[in-house]
Amino acid sequence: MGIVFSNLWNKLFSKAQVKISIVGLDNAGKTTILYKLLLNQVVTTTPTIGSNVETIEYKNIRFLMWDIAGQETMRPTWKTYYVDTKAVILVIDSTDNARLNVAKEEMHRMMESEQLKDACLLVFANKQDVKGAMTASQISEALSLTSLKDRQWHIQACSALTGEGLHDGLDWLVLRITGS
Ligand code: G3D
Repeated sequence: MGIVFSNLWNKLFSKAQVKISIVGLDNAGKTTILYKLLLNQVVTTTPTIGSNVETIEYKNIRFLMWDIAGQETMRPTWKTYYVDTKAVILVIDSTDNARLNVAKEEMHRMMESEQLKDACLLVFANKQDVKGAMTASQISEALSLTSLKDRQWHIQACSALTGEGLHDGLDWLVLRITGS
């Protein structure tokens, strides 16, 4: 698994810098996923205070991470971050039925942005290790992913805690970005 993963990673790294936006509601698991992917370790996360967008540079990939239902007044400034984004990773907390509609609205609003018209969308249906979590197909339906027009998208069930599904999702992303 490690070798396969590093081969995929190298494919991305050998190219010019790629910008990926990781978005989702607070508590969805964005930070945990990012660190699990980059460092292959689970970290203890703390909510980000004072900053709406966190940037992590790793080799030739720039990850921009933010809560899509962040402060409303800050929303107009997000557009400036979309420029040159090759892919959007939307992280969904599969146990959070109550806020799935909020995530849906914010995701559709975001994907309508002109700057993101060519970006592909990977949805991580996270926290699958939790009993009673919604399935990827239930989430796909609730988010109306099929209504996204002219968009390459994929939904992947995963658990940031165990790491299951993360590499499969990344696999799809690499294929979309590098075309190989
Ligand atoms: P965020 O960056 O989207 O705000 P975090 O979310 O990565 O900070 O994660 C929020 C909480 O969800 C954390 O728990 C984290 O450990 C937990 N979490 C993230 N992914 C998973 C998962 O796949 N399964 C389970 N069971 N929990 C997950 P705490 O308790 O630290 O708030």
